[in-house]
Amino acid sequence: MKTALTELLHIEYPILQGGMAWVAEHNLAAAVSNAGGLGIIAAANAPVEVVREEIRKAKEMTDRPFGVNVMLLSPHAEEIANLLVEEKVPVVTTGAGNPGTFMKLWKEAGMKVIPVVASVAMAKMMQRSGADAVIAEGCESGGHIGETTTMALVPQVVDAVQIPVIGAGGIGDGRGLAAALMLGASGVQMGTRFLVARECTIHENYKKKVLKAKDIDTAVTGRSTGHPVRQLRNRMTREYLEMEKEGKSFEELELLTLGSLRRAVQEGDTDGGSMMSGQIAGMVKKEQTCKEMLEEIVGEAENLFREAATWEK
Ligand code: TUI
Repeated sequence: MKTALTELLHIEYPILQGGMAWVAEHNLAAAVSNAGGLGIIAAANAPVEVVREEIRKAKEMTDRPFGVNVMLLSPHAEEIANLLVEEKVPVVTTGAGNPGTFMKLWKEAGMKVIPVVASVAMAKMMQRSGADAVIAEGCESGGHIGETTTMALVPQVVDAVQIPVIGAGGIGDGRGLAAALMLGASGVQMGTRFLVARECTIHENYKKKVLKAKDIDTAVTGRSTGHPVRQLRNRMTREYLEMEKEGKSFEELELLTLGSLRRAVQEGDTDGGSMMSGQIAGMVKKEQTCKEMLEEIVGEAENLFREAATWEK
């Protein structure tokens, strides 16, 4: 498959693996890159030494390009920004904020910069400040989300910018890839599907919950605090939503989520942990290698395009 995105990033398939905090480490990222997509290591809130080690391990496992996601709310964001230049990481994606202050540094180092945006205004701003592409992420995604759905956001971003647009949020198979391309995207980013990849090192309990989830099994906490986060419904989200309804303070709510993602990912705490997941969890039904996933997804999309070509008389 050849699109503006595969050309920009020198990859085989127009599929990025989301930079999921605590989840997207070197094993997963290298597996996705080796399979022909773009694997991404999540810097999340990790200190610079930890991220450096992750980058070095990924380099040992793959000769293909991979990326690092910088979570802009991290207290280490600036140090990480410099680390990526030092380590000559070819692609950087950003989330949860405006990467404007790092843009010049990264562009001068020859890196490809791909911010995640949740609105047209942000997409235009990122194009103006020199982004190579944008990821338009709809609110079907897991983790920290915006307001607009992928179906509405992607075509509006496509109309607003000239750089390649990558669709994300609610995309988990070849139908999603084909649909995103039809909306004008040059590729997709997927997170939830990769949670159950064989190379994904999250706790077995978390994987099982994703495999068992149904369409309506995610909940969004934190709408009242301005930090909406989508995750699988469990005791923690029920308590959180109840406390939000009671008007509990940001500090009290934070106590419930502090360290909760790590507890889900590493300890398999499916009760009090935060199992971040997108709305497509309901259609993720099997564990596969990243290679099997990418080949299946691209094969499905190609079949759909072939079939669609017969619709026109
Ligand atoms: O960033 C994400 N998803 C994330 S980050 C994350 S880390 C976290 N962990 C625990 C609790 C809360 C967060 C988990 N999931 N996706 C990309 C994304 N970016 N979604 C929304 C945005 C975004 C939001 C505001 C992008 C830009 C933006 O603009 C801010 C501004 O300055 O205008």
